[in-house]
Amino acid sequence: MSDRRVNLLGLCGALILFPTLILAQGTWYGDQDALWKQQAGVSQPLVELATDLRAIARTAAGGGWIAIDGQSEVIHVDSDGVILEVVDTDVGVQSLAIDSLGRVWGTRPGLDDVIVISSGEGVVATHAVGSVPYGISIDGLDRVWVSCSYGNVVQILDSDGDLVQEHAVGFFPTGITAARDGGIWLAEKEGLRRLSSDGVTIWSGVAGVFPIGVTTDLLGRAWFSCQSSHQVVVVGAEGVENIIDVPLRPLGISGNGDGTVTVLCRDGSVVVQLDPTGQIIDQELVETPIGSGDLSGLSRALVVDPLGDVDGDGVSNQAEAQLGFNPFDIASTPAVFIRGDANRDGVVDLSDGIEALLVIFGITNSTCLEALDVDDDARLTLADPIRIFDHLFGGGPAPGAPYPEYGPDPAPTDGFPCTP
Ligand SMILES: [Ca+2]
Ligand SMILES: [Ca+2]
Ligand SMILES: [Ca+2]
Ligand SMILES: [Ca+2]
Repeated sequence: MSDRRVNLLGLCGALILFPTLILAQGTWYGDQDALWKQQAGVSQPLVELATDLRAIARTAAGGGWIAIDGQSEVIHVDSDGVILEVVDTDVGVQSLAIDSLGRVWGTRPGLDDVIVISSGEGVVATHAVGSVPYGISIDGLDRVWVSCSYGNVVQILDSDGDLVQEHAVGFFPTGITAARDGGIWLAEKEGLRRLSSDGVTIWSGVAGVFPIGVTTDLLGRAWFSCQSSHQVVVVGAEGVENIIDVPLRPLGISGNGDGTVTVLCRDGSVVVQLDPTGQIIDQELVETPIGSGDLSGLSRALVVDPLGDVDGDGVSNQAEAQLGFNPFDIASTPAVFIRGDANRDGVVDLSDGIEALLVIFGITNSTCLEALDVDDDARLTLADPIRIFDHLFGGGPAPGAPYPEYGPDPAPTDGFPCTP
């Protein structure tokens, strides 16, 4: 390992005194010596490796599975870099994905199949797929999507590994990632594609040179790395939104919980962090950074486990992402409340109507004014406490969401302050 890294680590020790917000999950990548974890722009070695890694899939526990290039092994690593198990895969594995049961699916281009690995049991199943499978991704229905690079098709397997659909796509499909709202994003040698959950092409376009990696971000957009160029292409609901210049030959690319996107630029020897607008906000020099797949776990958290709560802050991964919070960071959490629950005791009753009146007349204060906007019209008026009374005693409409359970404000942009 290089001296530069050692120096950086020393520097990191000094910087830790500052109260910076640190992503709980970090982003994984490889170089020629090791598996690294990058957090807050600084890398730490996790596992020394004899050869390059190829694919990464992060687990819910903050660890991950990695496939090693040129060696027929998939290795399970915990969040501290402890090797939990090594699985012999007979031939090399190109891409990895983790399903809702925690099983690991991997493509084996050399055998035209996919394997299923269960922790502690090794390879538990193999399923034949089309010619030279490359990418693999699990959607929100726990179906497995495989891009067959020589067959120019995408295949959909059910969770038992049985082929349920096959769809023709463009020439040489590679990187694939499930979309938040169903279907997948697909990189092809000469284009970019979006398939619906039925496998129908609902968008395709041409941008960049040889797109190969693809990830989603907090906003549900796709970010494609174009390996023969220096470009990252961002695609949203309306098509191509942005084309970003990065150092040469980006391949690994992954969204992070804070809304940023990490790009591994191999020939540029830089790990780049982009903000949601595509501005480069951080660069770390790393000789030939490699690895593709879900480097941070964001894809798994948002698509495979949207109702889960990775950071345990009481708000689901999906709700956090939709509201712009970090699903991996317990310090980044939207306030939860029950609309109409002015005194915040968990139920809406007469005392809340009275409390709301006292606040509106300036007699007392509230820690969550948003809960007082009972009709959620972004105004605090007498109509709000009246709606509480009307609902309780007159059969009138219930308060707006969130009600009657605790939840975050579904539309916080126009809202009032509410402390967690
Ligand atoms: Ca959460
Ligand atoms: Ca959070
Ligand atoms: Ca109450
Ligand atoms: Ca109101």
